[in-house]
Amino acid sequence: MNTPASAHPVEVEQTIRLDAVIIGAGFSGMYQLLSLRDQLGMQVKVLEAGAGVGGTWYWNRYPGARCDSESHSYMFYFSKELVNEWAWTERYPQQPEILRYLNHVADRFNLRSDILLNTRMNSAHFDEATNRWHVYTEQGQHFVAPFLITAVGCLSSANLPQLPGLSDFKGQWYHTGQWPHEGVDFAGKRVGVVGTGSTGIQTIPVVAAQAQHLTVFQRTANYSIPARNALLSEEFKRFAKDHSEGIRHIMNTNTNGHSFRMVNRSVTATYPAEREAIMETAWIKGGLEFRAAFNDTLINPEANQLVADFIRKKIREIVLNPEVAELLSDIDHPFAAKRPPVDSQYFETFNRDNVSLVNLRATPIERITARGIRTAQAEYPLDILIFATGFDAMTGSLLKMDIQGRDGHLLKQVWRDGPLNYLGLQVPGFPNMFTITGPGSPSVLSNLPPAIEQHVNWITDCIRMLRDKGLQRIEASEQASDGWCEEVNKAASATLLAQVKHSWYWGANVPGKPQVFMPYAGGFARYTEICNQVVSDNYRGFELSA
Ligand code: NA7
Repeated sequence: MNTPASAHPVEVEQTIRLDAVIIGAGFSGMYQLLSLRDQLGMQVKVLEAGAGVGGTWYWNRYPGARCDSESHSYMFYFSKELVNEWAWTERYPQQPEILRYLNHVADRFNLRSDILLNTRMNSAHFDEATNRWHVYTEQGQHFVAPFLITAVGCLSSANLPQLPGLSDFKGQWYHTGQWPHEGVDFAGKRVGVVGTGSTGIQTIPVVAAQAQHLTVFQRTANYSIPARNALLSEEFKRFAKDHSEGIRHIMNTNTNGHSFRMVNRSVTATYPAEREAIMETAWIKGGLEFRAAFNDTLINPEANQLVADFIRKKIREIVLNPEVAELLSDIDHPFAAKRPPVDSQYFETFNRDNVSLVNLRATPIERITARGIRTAQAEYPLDILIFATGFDAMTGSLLKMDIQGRDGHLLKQVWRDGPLNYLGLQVPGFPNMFTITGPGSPSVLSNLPPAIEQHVNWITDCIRMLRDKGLQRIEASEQASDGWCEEVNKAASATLLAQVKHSWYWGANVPGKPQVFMPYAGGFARYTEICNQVVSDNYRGFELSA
């Protein structure tokens, strides 16, 4: 048996007994709190390390931070009143607006009294004898509860590359995922951005417009589709509210959780002129919907090549300097096999006089110096250095904590070769612990709010079932978890996602991380069906006990 209380290094000042502990007060943690508290009448607390609610949207405040999902699909749909009373202003909401929305949710449903801010969970140990999780915080609290639910987000553990010399740098440096709340003034400054993923692509145009000079350090060129962001018309706002049920239905029955359907049309089966016209229309419309113009882009390499060539041609049309255009369009992976960004004036930014591009493939970073970045070829003097270098995605935040299941199983140990799990909801050896949008679920391959609603509803129904049947415990079996991990691999292998191993979907961006494809690529709708079927089969693959 574990010895939970003595296992914790911080002196315990207070023990609080609850029905469930939730970690994280973003979209998932808040909806899970609401569901368990108001539907099941449970005593629940959410532990949140930040000084405010919002999770990912509390931390990611970098200039240009915006959601790639369209605003009317990036919200909760569980409450019609909430849908009706909230009005987004733009096609893609900016971080401050999303944070306002999440604060509104916290107030609207009286969630704040059950959310403990500035409270970082240190460890959670399961005590088999009493069937309880013992959760300890850095602040010295000790919570005891039968259920532990992690709602820590998929992209919340910042990945800072281990570049030699960073401590020598005399300027200011920031990671986009831990941006200072007071903001950063770029006026008159020489700024460097390392990273051209979704985040770099969002922040580069905004920083370029303010800085004296911006140097972009690119390791891997990236596709990006214009977002065509704009203020929403009153007519559209009305439409989205009037059709909220229909929109919700599409999102919940869709491969990607978005509010648009993929067109049932093959790239290779269309004539060249027809194909060009379809892609042109999709390019003008912009956004993630570009990917939905055909159904085989991510399955058939030949189809993908045609779409990729169209985007490369667009980059070369937009970027006026042919050498820069060449570097930006020299992309080494199929379109959408790494997370495809959407942008506002990203490629256009390279036409500005105050922006330059450094190709790290040709001249890698050697070290950070007191003055800036030194590559194999030159030193680039900088006043401000921005790391848009992404996250230890999907598992990073969970593995930072000391989570110990039954029989002393450590999550770090169980996941040493990759995130073993069942349905992305549970890990064998960790009874009564649920992971919302964990590895093995559609998560980052889906629009997240509907994926979160589905997970939270599943978990809530599961806990209700346990209570109604007088059961105390649920745990994923090893056999079911092994089977599910195979299923996750199989789903990825049916797409081009499996071919591009230098992506964070595979954990490749974090040195030493096991190379395993983490999200479930079989589609959100299919995943929901599987979860429902598991329930109909009396929670197949889970061991239930009194
Ligand atoms: P990403 O997509 O992981 O992008 C990180 C970028 O940083 C990418 O261009 C990386 O190049 C680059 N990178 C990482 N480490 C280094 C080093 N050491 N040197 C140079 N360049 C480096 O993170 P984002 O924050 O942009 O996006 C994450 C998700 O957040 C996004 O998909 C949205 O869902 C929201 P690489 O490609 O590895 O060569």
